[in-house]
Amino acid sequence: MIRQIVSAGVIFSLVLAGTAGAAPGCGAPPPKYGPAGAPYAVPLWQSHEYLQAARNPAPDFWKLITHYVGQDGSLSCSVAAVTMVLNAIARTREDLRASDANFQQAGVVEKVKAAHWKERVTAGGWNGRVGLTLAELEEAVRGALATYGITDWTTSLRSFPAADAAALSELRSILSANEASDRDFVLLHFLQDGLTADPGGPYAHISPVGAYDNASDRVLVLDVDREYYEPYWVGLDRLLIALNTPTAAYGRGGLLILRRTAR
Ligand SMILES: [Ca+2]
Repeated sequence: MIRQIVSAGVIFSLVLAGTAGAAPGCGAPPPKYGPAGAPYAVPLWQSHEYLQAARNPAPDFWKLITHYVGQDGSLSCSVAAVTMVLNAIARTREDLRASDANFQQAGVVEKVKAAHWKERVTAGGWNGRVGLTLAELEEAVRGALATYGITDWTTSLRSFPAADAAALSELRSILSANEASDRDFVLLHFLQDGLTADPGGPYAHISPVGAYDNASDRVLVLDVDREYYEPYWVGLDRLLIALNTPTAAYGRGGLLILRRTAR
């Protein structure tokens, strides 16, 4: 019924279009973001006070929203997410020249050869597998940085094997530090249906962190599945579960952190 691709026994959401609802005759589709009255996520259009407060510069948000794109293809969430970050890093500068084109998804995945990226986001996949694990995503990002000569940024990964209080505290610490600086960005490799009410999962998915509001302990996800979603806020505890919950095909997700190394 919904965004799924079955390939060699693998289901990967990344993300196919469909109707997030029940089959005909089975009643109305469920609400998009969770139970009525107690949604899992709140769309940005309904809650934007954080970004309207002068005390919250939200440097990542403004650089990423400038280049917010939806995934080109059903499997291409990684491409859209990485393209957004490449543009946030290299195309939100004051010294841009007229000849500086923005990064485009098709060009990025064509040019970056690491991790068999193009094959992995194409039907049929690489060795029968579509989509990327968190480690493969890092390989693709490192390949992208190298391909485009972005030498002063590096990557690291963080997974959370247990969704416990210590992990929640560490996740909060990482996102707080990330929120304060324009010298780093965070990509989420997460279970999308863990943040929404989409009943057809599990859907492993990749999107950038737009912001983190410490006061409400919510994360703004710039979901690149724009056919069905828009930016939405989710509570940190729910995000942790979506990062922690493994899938048979892709294991456990987590954070991919890009950080500028040069002073
Ligand atoms: Ca940051």
